[in-house]
Amino acid sequence: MDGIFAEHLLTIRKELKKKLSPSRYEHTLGVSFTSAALAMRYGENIEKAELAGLLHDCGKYGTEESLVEKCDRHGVFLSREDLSSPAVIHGKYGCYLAKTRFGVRDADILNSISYHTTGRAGMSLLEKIVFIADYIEPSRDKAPDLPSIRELAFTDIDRCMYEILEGTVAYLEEKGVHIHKDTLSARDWFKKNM
Ligand code: DGI
Ligand code: FE
Ligand code: FE
Repeated sequence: MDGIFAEHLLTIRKELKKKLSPSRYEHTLGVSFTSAALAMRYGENIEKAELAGLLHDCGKYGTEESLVEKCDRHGVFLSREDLSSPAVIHGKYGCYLAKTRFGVRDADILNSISYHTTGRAGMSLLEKIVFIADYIEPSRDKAPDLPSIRELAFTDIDRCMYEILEGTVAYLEEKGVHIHKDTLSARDWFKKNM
């Protein structure tokens, strides 16, 4: 890892530690390191994965209303779908912050942040890595299927995507909340392409 990049990561970590809750910050580090591990396994750029993982939840603070208000104020576009699934908005706002506040220019990293909650059809390798790392990082403990999903993450990345998405759709259906069209089209895409 080159020195300037390592320094950039440290600077971002310091800023996120100030901004995020302690548990969110721990989760963020877990996603960063797990993304790096998946990048080693699948031949993605390790530094990009570490950075994308570190920033994936950089927009996740404050209330849902305040997030929508911040997006309005800064001209971050939210579709009707986004507004119907408030849980996905922190990715859109995080993408904006990554660009403006953390100087990220790489489109693949920005998309990995934007789509980390929903996924989407035809995701890039980096997008899949961040999406999966978000689900399996060490401090996650809620999902009942974690042991098998963790194994799949390192053996069959596309089937792993499908299993997570299928579980998420079932969970959201049971909760009776709106399911974002990107979540559904991601699930359908992996069903066909895994
Ligand atoms: O930000 P994290 O907690 O680390 O994880 P995340 O960004 O994956 O967000 C998880 C939450 O998002 C979880 O409560 C389920 C919810 N979610 C995921 N996809 C959708 C969704 N909520 C709605 N309404 N619609 C979706 O398609
Ligand atoms: Fe998130
Ligand atoms: Fe997360």
